[in-house]
Amino acid sequence: MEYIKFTILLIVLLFAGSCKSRQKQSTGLSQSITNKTETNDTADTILIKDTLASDIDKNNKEIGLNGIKIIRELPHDTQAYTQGLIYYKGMLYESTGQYDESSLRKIDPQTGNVLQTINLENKYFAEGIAIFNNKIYQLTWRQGIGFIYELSTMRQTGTFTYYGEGWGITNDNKYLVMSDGTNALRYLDPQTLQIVKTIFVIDENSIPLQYLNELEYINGEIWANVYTSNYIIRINPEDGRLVSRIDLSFLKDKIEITPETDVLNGIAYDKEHDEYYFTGKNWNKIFVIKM
Ligand SMILES: [Ca+2]
Repeated sequence: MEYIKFTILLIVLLFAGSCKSRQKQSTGLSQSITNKTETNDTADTILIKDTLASDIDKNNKEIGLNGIKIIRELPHDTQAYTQGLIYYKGMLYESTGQYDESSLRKIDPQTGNVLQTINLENKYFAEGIAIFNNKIYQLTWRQGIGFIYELSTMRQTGTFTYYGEGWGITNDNKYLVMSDGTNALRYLDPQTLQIVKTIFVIDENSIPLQYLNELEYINGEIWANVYTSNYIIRINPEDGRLVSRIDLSFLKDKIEITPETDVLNGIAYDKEHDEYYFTGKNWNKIFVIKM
């Protein structure tokens, strides 16, 4: 009898434990998603910085980032909640988010002047952009719809759909690669826009790296902003493993901080000149960097 009681008690305890951990995970995710529309730096940022500070220092040294050099600063619209940034054939393209404020922009990379703006309907919250085959692909956050534009005119020519959320998007010269706020990166066939494979990004301890946001394919690696943080991670697309972290929090010390200033987001790469463009949500500057 005692044995049966003990077994029942054990089952109850195990069940309660499993419910609690599931609840904790789901609370964490919804909190993060809620934060997405908030504009202040969160406690999460500080937590991540503290936890990883030593790793970031080590990584930055390993990849020679002591030699990081800001070569130019461009003005950036502080109303631009940056969700996507690309350098393509001498032009910068930016996607900005928030309901009622989402847009697609073409920017002069020498002056920071916005040359062309396409405003989205108020109901859409724009996310990342990728350029492939003379088309611009733009994601939306929770609307499950992507927009396709003709690159030369920025005229919208089509749409596509996907399940779940859209965060960042890039291409690896063969497929479009999109993030959705988890550690998954989905590869889409650019013709059919169907998923061909998914990789899952993990750190050096095989722990999933969540909140992957704006993306950029750079020299065989995928670089990703990590939402709520001011660092970038380099990912090996072969196995989803973390290559290194790049701490760019020092850039935030060089901008004007207002109540709207949010985290680092936006990676563009000019392969020809080996220059990187970095900015953040509602930052007043875009930094052009050599490293
Ligand atoms: Ca990008």
